[in-house]
Amino acid sequence: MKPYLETSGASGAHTAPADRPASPVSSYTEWDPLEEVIVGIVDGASFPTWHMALPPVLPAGMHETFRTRAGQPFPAEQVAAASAELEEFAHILEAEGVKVRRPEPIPQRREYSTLDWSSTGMYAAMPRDALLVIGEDIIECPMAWRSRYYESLAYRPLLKEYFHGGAKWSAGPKPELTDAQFDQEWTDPGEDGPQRLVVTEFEPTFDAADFTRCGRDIIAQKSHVTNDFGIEWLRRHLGDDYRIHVFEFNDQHPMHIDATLVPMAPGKLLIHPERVPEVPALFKGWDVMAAPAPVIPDSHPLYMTSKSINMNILMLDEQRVIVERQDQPMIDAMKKFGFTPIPCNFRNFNSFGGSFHCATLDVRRRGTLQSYF
Ligand code: ABU
Repeated sequence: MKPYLETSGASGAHTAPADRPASPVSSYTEWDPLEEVIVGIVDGASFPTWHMALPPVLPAGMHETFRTRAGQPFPAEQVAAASAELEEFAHILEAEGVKVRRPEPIPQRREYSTLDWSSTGMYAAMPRDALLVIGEDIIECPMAWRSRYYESLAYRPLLKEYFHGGAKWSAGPKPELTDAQFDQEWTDPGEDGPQRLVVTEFEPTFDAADFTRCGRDIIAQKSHVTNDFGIEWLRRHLGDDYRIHVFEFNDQHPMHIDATLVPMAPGKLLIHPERVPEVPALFKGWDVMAAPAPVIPDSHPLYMTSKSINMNILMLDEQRVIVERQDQPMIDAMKKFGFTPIPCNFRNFNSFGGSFHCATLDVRRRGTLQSYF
């Protein structure tokens, strides 16, 4: 391997070699041809330590389950079923020519502490939340959940490898996550009240999944984990090459934009029909498709998401899209919208709070930085 740094002169000053390899991390959009992807794992997946940041986004019927099972593993048969689906997903991606990488399992039920609080972890199932790829930069996000404080450690072997290969590796300011970061007076405003978010502006926090990338333009939402301070931190970190547009949607439980507004290809946008009653003017001229109603039965356990997770698809390029195998309305809608759906079983994985977009991090897509608006 070539050294990524050279030391020169008596001063010991470091200079990068002129022949530094092309970065193994490079992704500007949600649709450029996918070359390498990280797919999450559910090994050790556990109910996190209970905290006031959870109820604003957990399904109402799950609060008691999370309270009483905090620190315990998710049911073994559900973990096994989700793990099998992740394997199927990885095989499908490889068959489509995509290099698949996996994180390393880390202990999830070992308690850890900061100066102010202690918690157990949750999982490394959703790389989309913990890591944000913008161009050649892979950013560890300052996540707002105490149970996700160390989540990015599962990806550290990959991050080091990508850095040695020439990528830029960054991290947001490590948050303190003291009580000051959470609105201690928070109550659910109900479906019709004004949006009330549980995170305060004490310090910057964000999850990567509150951002969706369209080249120079990045669409964002504030949520129960992403605040203005976090968005501003990212804006300054990225600099003048990018424009971050922040929209508020019709959603009292926002946490991640990728089941609300999904740019699929240049000029093609998938929206959640209730959460996006009016398409932002930025997308003027784009073809807009409203996601079909989900078909997940009420009897299927969804611990951490609404059924809207059915629109959490993954684009392999401007044509091919991974969709849930049992979601025939979505498969039909994708064909009608001009895409080539590739079905994959994922309903058991959905139980853990995500689908194909959440479960992946597109490390490298073939493409360059462009404007699409
Ligand atoms: N990343 C999961 C989003 C789920 C939802 O918005 O319902």
